[in-house]
Amino acid sequence: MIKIATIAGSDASGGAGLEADLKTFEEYGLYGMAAVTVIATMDPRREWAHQVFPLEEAALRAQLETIFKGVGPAAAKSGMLGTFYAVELTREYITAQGIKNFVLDPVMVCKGAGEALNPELNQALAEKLLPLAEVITPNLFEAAQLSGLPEIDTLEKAKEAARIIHGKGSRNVLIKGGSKLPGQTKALDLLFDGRDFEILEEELLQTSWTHGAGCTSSAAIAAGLARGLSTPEAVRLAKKFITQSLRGGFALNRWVGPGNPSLWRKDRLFQ
Ligand code: PXL
Repeated sequence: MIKIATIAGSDASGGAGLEADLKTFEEYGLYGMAAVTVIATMDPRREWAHQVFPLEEAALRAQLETIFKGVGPAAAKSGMLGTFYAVELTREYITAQGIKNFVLDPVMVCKGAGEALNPELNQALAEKLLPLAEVITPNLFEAAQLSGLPEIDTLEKAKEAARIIHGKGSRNVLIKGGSKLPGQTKALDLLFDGRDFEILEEELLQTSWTHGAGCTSSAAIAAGLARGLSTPEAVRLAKKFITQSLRGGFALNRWVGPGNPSLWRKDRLFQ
């Protein structure tokens, strides 16, 4: 059995965070483990406003010890870290255990949550974790933050951002959410390996039920790497996986709806 780990927040609503990661790992036939960094909750009496409760440092360290020294995964991803010590501890364990297949999802804000940004924490993530990543998976907003570009509103600027981020040490950069670039009619992502650009395109789905898409996509990339795919192969398969998952998007309530990472199984069974 191939083992894989996520270091991420728990999304109590089940669509994003480590819940999305574990569901995705399962679809790839892997044995998933999770170190909880924070617990995210959503308040139905306040328009689904997010609250984040960090776990104490000792509890996070003990989980990482269990996973990395006690078991030893073939790949790992990180999601919402939430604290400086979570950034430090992630660096410590990924480095000490020599995890090459590390996917860094630089979660800076939850979709639609209007959560307060923490520029110092993002800075720490860029300095301490970015150089360890096989792939970093920023969306356009996160890519602007990481590259220092004021705005990414053209493909050329996305390429420039990818070059800058690659220069900070990530071996590959995947900028997601290119459908938000003016004039785009496809779901477009941009992959850069330090030499060549690859554009990945899928049908742009007309849906608001995309909660957890970023988490699912970076989890799928890590899962592909764990299974021995090359990075471009893992990224291409993850793109198909997330697109299929979003085809099964559904409303959890009037505020939020996730994709359905197991949809491809039903389609395979009943097609
Ligand atoms: O989608 C970003 C995200 C990541 N991690 C956790 C979250 C969210 C958004 O809600 O709750 C734990």
